[in-house]
Amino acid sequence: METAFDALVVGAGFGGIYQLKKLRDQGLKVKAIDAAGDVGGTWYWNRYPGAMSDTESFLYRYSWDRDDLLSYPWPRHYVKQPEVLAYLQHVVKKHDLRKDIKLNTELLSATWQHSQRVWVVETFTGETIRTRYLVTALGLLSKQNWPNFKNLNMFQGELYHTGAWPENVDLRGKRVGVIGNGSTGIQVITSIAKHVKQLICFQRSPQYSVPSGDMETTKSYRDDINKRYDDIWKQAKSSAFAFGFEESTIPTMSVSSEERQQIFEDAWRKGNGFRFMFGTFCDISYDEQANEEAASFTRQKIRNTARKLTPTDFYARRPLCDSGYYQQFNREHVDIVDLKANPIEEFTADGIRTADGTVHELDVVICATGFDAVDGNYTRISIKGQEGKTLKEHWAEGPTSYLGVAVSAFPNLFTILGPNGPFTNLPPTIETQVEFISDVIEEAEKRGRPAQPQTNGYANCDHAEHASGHLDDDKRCPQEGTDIESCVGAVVMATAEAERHWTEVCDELSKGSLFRKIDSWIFGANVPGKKSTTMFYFGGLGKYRKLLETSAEDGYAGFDLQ
Ligand code: FAD
Ligand code: NA7
Repeated sequence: METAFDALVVGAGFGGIYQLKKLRDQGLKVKAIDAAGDVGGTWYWNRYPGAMSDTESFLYRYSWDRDDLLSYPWPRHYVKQPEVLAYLQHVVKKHDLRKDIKLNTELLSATWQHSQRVWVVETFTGETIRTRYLVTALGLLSKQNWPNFKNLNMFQGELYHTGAWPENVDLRGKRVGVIGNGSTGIQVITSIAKHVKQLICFQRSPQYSVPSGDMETTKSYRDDINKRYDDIWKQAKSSAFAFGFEESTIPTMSVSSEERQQIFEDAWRKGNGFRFMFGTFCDISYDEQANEEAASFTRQKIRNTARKLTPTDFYARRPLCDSGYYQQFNREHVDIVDLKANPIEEFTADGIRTADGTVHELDVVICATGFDAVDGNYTRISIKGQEGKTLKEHWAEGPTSYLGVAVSAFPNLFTILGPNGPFTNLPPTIETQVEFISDVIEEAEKRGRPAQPQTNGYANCDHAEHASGHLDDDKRCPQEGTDIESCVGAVVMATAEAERHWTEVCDELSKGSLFRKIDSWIFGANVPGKKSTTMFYFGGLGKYRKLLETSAEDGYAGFDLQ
């Protein structure tokens, strides 16, 4: 089967849902597809026990639907997975988007056909889709990172990855092993510890985690947020991390030791990982002495409950928060295996054998081992641009982009949360990028031939040879009686120079960061064999938005619009 659209959006999470609405509102014929069985993206796949956001509820949503913003319920200060999923399903229903979304449809390949200025997309369902614009919202924490342990497939028990959690898993009364203790691992462990018969946590690196401060939302709290919502969004979109607090401008060592302890103590009591790292002092993420102050404060707190869990390296991963993680290890049936001292040797039919010879017998193994982040979902498929190279080949030295949304040599392709986008609470960044991409497309449409409703990839022409894709570059369109250029649609692409410059900006900005000294997904250093490289823009959302505005004011500087 073959179908054609003005724009195809791939992914139906926060990014894809809004992008579909925006482009449809602009009058384009748009379709969204997703490999998943429903909309929701991250919140469809990550159904593991305890899954929740670590952005506070009031900012983990869209700002563009004011009625929803004021009325949609969020019962606690943090939203849990079923609530985020229900919220996104509600948005889709309210704006009648479902009729333009095709689920269970994975994009396998997309090839730019320059003669017709269209992307030709092949899906797992055997469909061919021709589209003038291709917008990918494939997710930056979406492709699961499965550990490559010896004899993993020998294990006879239940084996799950948190990022593809099936429905109806019952862990009660079972012996469970959890590998990994990042944000996901600590949520799972905290959630299941009390229900399972035995819990063994296989830990490679201890974590710094601060309390989340989660609690029920009172009516007066919600009323106050509702009153201030305009200011809250304005502040978030002009701040660095968009987490809804003012980032500190005070250097750690500029205050007395007593004052410092008090500031940390207040932030600890209030909760939230980003607030603790970036709301207390301004230099924790790049100054070693400041980092050590924050790290030692946290270590002291951890030591009081769980000595084995105390980290010693820099406090320089995505800041975590929890609802009683360390305390779970006081339970008799919860234990921890230090993988640095005693690595996993292999899986057996009954469980996991560690280097000391112990076989940890388990009914269930949960891999909370994270994601092949940012580019993982791009490099596993074939997206072939105008030079016949795939994105994977284009990114051989590490993923690059212009402003996180476009890649040179890949015309009419836009990436939501593509490489080197801002490192923030993500919905405000997603909104920013969707709105920018939509504006670029609108401008391209204006500059191209005036678009008529059409289904064959051409602005004004419905000639049969065009529709069937059999007209070569050098042929003239008989219907138009003119050069092919005059009946093809607009083409827009980041320039190679803009992409190179943006890559340098991002690299430069990350150089002073202590995050770069720790192997985590933020620099692509968590997947064996993956090159560690800059994956984010660390200049903050406020500055990023200004750069986008400047590009637009300069006629979309950095883009070639034909
Ligand atoms: P996603 O929600 O990841 O959606 C991508 C979609 O693309 C998926 O449904 C996938 O099936 C689909 N897809 C991928 N490849 C293909 C293909 N080839 N063909 C068809 N479909 C495809 N961010 C925050 O800011 N704050 C938080 O508190 C927070 N908590 C998180 C907690 C967890 C457990 C995880 C995993 C992530 C969290 N994130 C958080 C990040 C989260 O991913 C983003 O906030 C946001 O949901 C991303 O939306 P998205 O639409 O860009 O991508
Ligand atoms: P993370 O933060 O990448 O954490 C993955 C965890 O799994 C972490 O503790 C890793 O240890 C551990 N891991 C990974 N591979 C292995 C192997 N092979 N052996 C042992 N342990 C391993 O992923 P999350 O899902 O927790 O969170 C990702 C983001 O999603 C998070 O920041 C939120 O934004 C939501 P390591 O630390 O590398 O030593």
